[in-house]
Parts: sequence; C-alpha cells; structure tokens
Amino acid sequence: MYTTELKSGSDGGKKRSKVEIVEDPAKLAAFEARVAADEFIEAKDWMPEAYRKTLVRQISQHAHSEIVGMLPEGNWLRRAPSLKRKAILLAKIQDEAGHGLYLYSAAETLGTPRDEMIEALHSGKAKYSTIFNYPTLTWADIGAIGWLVDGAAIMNQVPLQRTSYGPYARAMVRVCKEESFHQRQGYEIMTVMANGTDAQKRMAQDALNRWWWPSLMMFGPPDDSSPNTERSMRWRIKRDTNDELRQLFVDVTVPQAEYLNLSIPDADLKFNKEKDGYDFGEIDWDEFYAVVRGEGPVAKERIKARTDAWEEGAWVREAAMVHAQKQSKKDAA
Ligand code: FAQ
Repeated sequence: MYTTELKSGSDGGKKRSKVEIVEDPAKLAAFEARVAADEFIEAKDWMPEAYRKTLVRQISQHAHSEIVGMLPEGNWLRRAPSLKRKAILLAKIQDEAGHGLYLYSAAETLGTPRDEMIEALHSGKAKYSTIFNYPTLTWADIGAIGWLVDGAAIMNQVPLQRTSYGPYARAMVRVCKEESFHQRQGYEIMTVMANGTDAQKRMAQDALNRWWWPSLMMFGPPDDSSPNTERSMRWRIKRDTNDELRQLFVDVTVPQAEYLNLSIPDADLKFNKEKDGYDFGEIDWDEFYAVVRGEGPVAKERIKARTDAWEEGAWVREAAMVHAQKQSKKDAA
C-alpha cells in the first residue's frame, strides 16, 4: 500500500519549520502522466498533497470571491434606477451565491470542511479577489462591474472548464454560462449610459476610469512574480498564465470601449501590429499588493458584512440541520 513519508524537525543541524511530504515517485509519475494526457483527476483518485493543497487554496479563494463579490452590487439593489434593473441585478447576485455554493462543494470534495474555509475568510487567512475591495460609487459602477469584472472573470474561467480537477472543471461550465450573461448585462448598462445625457456619459467614463486598472489586477501578479503559475500550469490547474489572460482581456475590451466612445485611462495603450495586440501601461503593483494585504478602500467593511451575515444566519443553519435530521429519521422509519 502507498504511504507518505513525513519529514520534519532538524536536518543536518538546520531546523526545518515545515513538514515536507515526500510522495511515492511511482504514484507521482503516474499522476503526472494522467494530467499530461489531459485526463480529469477525480475526488477519490490519488493526488500529490501539493496538488490537493493548491486546489483547495484556489477553489476556496474563488468561492470567497463570488460571495464577497455579491456585496458591492448588493449595495445598489435598493437604488437600482427601475424595477427591471432591480430584478436583473437581483438575479445576477443570486447567480453569484450559486457560484459560491458550487465552488465550496467542489473544494469540499478535496477533504476540507466548508466551515474551515469560511473561518479562513473571516479571520483574514484566506484571500479573495482584490477587485471587491473597491467601492461602488454610482449606478455606472454596476455596468462597469458586469462589463469589466465579469469580462475578466470569464477570460480567466473559460479555460478553467478544462482544469485538470474534474469537480472544479464541471462547476465552471455552468458558472461560465452565467458569467457570460452577467457580462452582457453590464455592457448593456454601459451602452445606455454612454449614449445618454452628458451627465450619464460622464458617469460611464468615470466608472471606466476607476475600474480599468483594478480589473487588470484581477489576473494576478506578472508571470515572473507569480509563485504558483509554473507548477499550476504543469499540473494543468491553470491552462494559461496570468499575463496571457490579461493580454487577451485588453485585446478584447479595448474595441468594446471604442464602440462606447469611452477612453481607456492609459496613455501608453497602443496597438502593436507585430504582436497583433495592444501594448499597455505599467500596472501599479504596489497598489495590488496593498489590496491583497487587506488594505483596500472597503476591505474591512467587506469582511464585517460577511461575518455579520454568518452570525445572523446561524439560526437558519441550525434549523436546516434539525429539519434534515427529522427527514432522515422519517425516511428510515
Ligand atoms: N486578488 O502565484 P499567483 C469573479 C494572490 S471571480 C487577490 O499568480 P495563482 C466573479 C494568489 O492567491 C474572481 N489575491 O496565484 C464575480 C497568491 O496568493 P496565495 C476570482 C490574488 O493562484 C464577478 C498570490 O497572489 N476568480 O470575479 C489575486 O496561481 C462580478 C500569488 O499569485 C478566481 O478566483 C487577486 N486578484 O493565480 C463575482 C479564479 N491574484 O494564495 C461578483 C480562479 C493573485 O499563494 C461580481 N483563480 N492573488 O497566498 C485563479 O485563476 C488564480 O488563483 C489567480 C491567481 C489567477 C487569481
């Protein structure tokens, strides 16, 4: 039977703080071959601990992003400009709750209980996308979130439908279908505003100015500063690098801004015929890392909203558990 060897403690006089898991080379080689052949890895299949850990990290962070991502939009539910807009926004936010549920369920198949993941979010141990630590100041921000934030999310998530872990890949199929509708509703809001009154046009441009750079940051640090990309690409958890996806997003989005007669807030943006894509200006990575560290403009407010919801919803979870226990007793009788 396969066993993992745990190494810890001192090594030649040097203290090692981390427990290192040495995987069985034959199992590891068989796993690498399956991944290289584009086979899906399923929950009960053997997998290296580092693969499991990377997946739990990425999938749970993705789940946290979905449920924290409901908050900036929820802020506009009561102020949506019409009943139609309110109904659409409500449906979009409900979709995001659903995405969180599929993703937490996919992460749970790897053996990490949901409560543990939620606790990591609340305590600040787990990350979620930097983009949701920016405030939604006007209705045009709801358009910009759909157009740019969902647009960036789709660019990143379409390849994840072919990620090597089966439950994550299958969750992504439905998520991508819904994100695509979200992107269109955002672009439609922007189309109406960009063709509206002068004040509406100014709001649309202001929203683009504020959301453009944070949207580019969603793809993560540049490849040469991304500690996880190389191994995640080899294990086909990620199918494209951060910079590749960021470039694709810029190339697709610039013509959409032109169609709206809005200007991308980047003086260095220029089409490069040789690479058949846009060159663009330097991202403020200091801002990115500050927001990752939890210093975003509304980061504290976001976590407080999540912890309050968790505490206030305790009675619902308890009632659901009691109901489930009663049902299973009834079924057994
Ligand atoms: N924000 O080595 P890498 C959405 C962290 S869903 C915060 O490149 P990796 C739907 C990263 O975790 C949006 N942290 O990492 C919606 C790592 O830290 P760690 C979320 C970030 O994992 C729309 C460290 O930096 N999507 O928007 C960010 O290989 C509208 C080093 O980075 C997903 O989660 C960031 N932006 O690549 C909802 C997609 N970027 O954990 C409502 C799945 C990086 O080692 C409204 N995730 N970090 O301590 C992924 O594809 C990857 O995890 C990346 C990062 C590409 C995000």
